[in-house]
Amino acid sequence: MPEYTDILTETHGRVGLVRLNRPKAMNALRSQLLAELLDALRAFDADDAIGAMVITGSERAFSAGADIKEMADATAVDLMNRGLSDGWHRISAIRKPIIAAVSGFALGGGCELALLCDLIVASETAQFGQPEITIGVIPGAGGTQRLTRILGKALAMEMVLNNRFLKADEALQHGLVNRVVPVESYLDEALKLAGEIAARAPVAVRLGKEAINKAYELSLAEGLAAEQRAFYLLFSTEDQKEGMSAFVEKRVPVWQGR
Ligand code: DAK
Repeated sequence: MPEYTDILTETHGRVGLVRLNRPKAMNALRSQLLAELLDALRAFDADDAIGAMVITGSERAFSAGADIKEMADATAVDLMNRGLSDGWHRISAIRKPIIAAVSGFALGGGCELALLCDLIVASETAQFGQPEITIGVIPGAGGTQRLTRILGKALAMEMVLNNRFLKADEALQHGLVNRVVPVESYLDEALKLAGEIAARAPVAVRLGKEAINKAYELSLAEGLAAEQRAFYLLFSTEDQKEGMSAFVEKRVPVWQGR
């Protein structure tokens, strides 16, 4: 991995970990940080030794969102020319599962980054919010769409129009996060979950993620057709033969990732 200034990367077995590392700025997502994050995720995505990734921040803040200081003087054309959305699209195109390990503030783009991930493990101190309205704008990296699909219109409206924060237990109750654990263990829990997924049949994991994400984009009929094609495709993998033989032979399967 190259030298990064705004993130730290580590590997834990088959899990690639990215730590957002601008603690003094609450991990605000300046363009340098986003570029490094994307670079690290893509490197892990391309690495056969990695099966899943975790993104985390600090105990106090997963991320307080886009860097307001960097963005404040921009014009609409500046933002378009900077290709602000491209990096976010590329993160959503990562093929391996990404788990957000969230503690403290996940606000604005920080909340949207967590929503781009496939699973969220939250500490008891996690708070999710879209405070853009307080600085005269609205979410721009998917918040209005993803929150509404997950939480429903009523709560999404309160969050986006009136800066309503969701605490960890509410986020769990509404299906925004997978689990809530004590602050001492949220990262370990996320790494454990990522490690378990990373030990599963890689091609099936990839296609499973892809198929679930299609549910947010396609009609039911199109989504079911996509799922069927993915299911049939898996019968061309060695891992399908291995998985089913291992079951019949009462042994643990050994995955090849092909
Ligand atoms: N940007 C820049 N600096 C930030 C920041 C941010 N978002 N959040 C915090 N900081 C900085 C503070 O300025 C302060 O720096 P110094 O003054 O010490 O130099 C330091 O972090 C500590 O923050 P506080 O002193 O404010 O700490 P508190 O504990 O009192 O409060 C807080 C923590 C997180 C509640 C508060 O800092 C806060 O409200 N932060 C702003 C949250 C916010 O409004 N977030 C939304 C930003 S807009 C898009 C993609 C993404 C986006 C839009 C479009 N496209 C693809 C089109 C995203 C937009 C956003 O996220």
